[in-house]
Amino acid sequence: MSWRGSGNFRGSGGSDWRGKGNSGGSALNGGSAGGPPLIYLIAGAIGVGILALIIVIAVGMSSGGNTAAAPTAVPTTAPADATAAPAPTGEPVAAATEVPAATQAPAATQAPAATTAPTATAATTATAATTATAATTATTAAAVPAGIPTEPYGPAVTTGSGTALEIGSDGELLLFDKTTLEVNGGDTYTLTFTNNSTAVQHNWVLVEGDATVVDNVAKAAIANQLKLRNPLGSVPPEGTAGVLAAMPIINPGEVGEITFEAPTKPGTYYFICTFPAHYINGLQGMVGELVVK
Ligand SMILES: [Cu+2]
Repeated sequence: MSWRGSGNFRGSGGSDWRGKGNSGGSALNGGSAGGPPLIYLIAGAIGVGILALIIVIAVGMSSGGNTAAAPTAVPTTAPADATAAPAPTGEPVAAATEVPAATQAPAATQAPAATTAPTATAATTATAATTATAATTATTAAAVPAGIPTEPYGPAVTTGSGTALEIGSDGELLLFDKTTLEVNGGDTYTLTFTNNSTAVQHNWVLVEGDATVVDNVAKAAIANQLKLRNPLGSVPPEGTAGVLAAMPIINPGEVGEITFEAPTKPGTYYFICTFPAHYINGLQGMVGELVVK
């Protein structure tokens, strides 16, 4: 029979549970023809539903487990990705590359850079030290006012070295420890003057001329000291008549050196100390003879 036929439970027949079944019994019991099938259908539907539910649960369990695992895996993966920023597959290489990045420990090598800094500091310090030295030199230079010689001077003074000559002050006396020096005309000599005094300044100046010329050289030195207002200025200014070779003032205990060419003209020349009052006019006091043969 067709569903749409009279047998249709929606039809007018008693089989319709919404129909007149009340008279014929409960809907479950239905009519004589639809009752049993409906129960089976319901039971089957329930069974199928339960089975489906079991399956769903089972699947849910498994898939849920996977889901649970997935979250776990995801977090794991996530951290992994977080660690290895380049998550992609080819990225293991990138990760390997990151190892070199770790190799940027050479960056730690930049510690040497820090070392460079100290070096720079050292350089700076060295520079400072150099500056200090320069400053010291400047101070020393400043300690010697203009007009005061720091090196031997005079027309007979020359460079290099020559035959050695030695002379000094006679202890604490205002005298030389030698009154005569002999040289060969035209030869070069290097004279070393030792100030043996512990308190008095001296020097050695070679003069060509008579007593008057020598006196004038001594006077020029006194005038120079008065002009410069400095004991170190107790020397004849360059160009002073009669002066052949002059040595700066030598402090107590110090040694001065001067190299000069002996006059070619044989004769007697004089050397004096030009510190005021050490040489006395008239070839007295701190004076000696340089005999040129
Ligand atoms: Cu003297």
